[in-house]
Amino acid sequence: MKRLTTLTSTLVLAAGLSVTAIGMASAQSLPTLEKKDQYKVGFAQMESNNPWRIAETKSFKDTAETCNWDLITTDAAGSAAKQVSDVDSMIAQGIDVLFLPPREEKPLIAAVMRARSAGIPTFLVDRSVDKNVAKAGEHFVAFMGSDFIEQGRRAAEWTLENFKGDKGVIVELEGTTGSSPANDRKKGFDDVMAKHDNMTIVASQSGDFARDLGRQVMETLLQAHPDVNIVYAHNDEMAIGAIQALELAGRKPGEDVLIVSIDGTRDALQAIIDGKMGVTVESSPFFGPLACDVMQRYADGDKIEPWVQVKDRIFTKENAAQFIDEAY
Ligand code: GYE
Repeated sequence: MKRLTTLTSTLVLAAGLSVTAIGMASAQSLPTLEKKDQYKVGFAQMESNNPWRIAETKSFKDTAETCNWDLITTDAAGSAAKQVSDVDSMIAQGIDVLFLPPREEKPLIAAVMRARSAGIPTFLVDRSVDKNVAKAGEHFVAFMGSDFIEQGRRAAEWTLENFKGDKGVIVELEGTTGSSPANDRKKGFDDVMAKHDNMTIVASQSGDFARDLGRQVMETLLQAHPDVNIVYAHNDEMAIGAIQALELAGRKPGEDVLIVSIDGTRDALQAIIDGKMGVTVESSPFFGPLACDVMQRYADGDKIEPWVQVKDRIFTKENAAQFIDEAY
């Protein structure tokens, strides 16, 4: 019987993604990956309607050259059903490895299970699936990504430290319904705020991680809650949309409304520099080099920790100007 090993290490990869690997892994019952000079790699992107997704796809394409992948990419255009069928078509095309950012936690379990039945090792990238049904080390090799609960918690803690008023009236713009970052960023933030009597989340609604929907939802919520003084958006695109809605309504984001968000896009860092946004907790899209590294370790027969955890920075007016040039 193979011994389980516990692993704790910090790697800093070329692209600047800092990861900490913690956990126990058993490679039993997972499809293996034979060592080859070139792999046929599938990257099944969920949508391309925002800079984060575009940067992530580019990171995989750039890595295809350095890691010698024959890369197939697809774009599910915001449909979980299409993402599942995109994976089916990649399986039919004979990919060796699948990198999958599952748009939503439940519908994409089907894709994970089919890849496993077809003997294709799958790595979940940036989002995860429902852990009660599909498990790392069993149905897929590993989840590579951030701790979204922690991101929400950090956003809440920054808010508590930096909100100047007496009573916080919070509007929360949620990400895609049923996605792991939306579920967890909500939990992390809401749990912290629940412990503070002066903080009330008066509305929490999905803007699907999209700028335009974020703007529309904020416009509607502003009518019902004109006294809002904190907006927590689950990503920068929705935060930028909210800033637009607030400005249209004659409000002054950054002055009379604190804007708190997650990702670290170029527009968000600019909004911080311009004094309109307070903070964005990093969630990096540059997964290509990490994917290359983890896949090679798997092909070498290493045990891969079930959660290859990405470490996030935090961007505020103290450092936004320093990092804007590397933003996307
Ligand atoms: O924050 C968001 C994107 O899954 C971590 O998805 C990712 C999130 C990211 O569309 O902007």
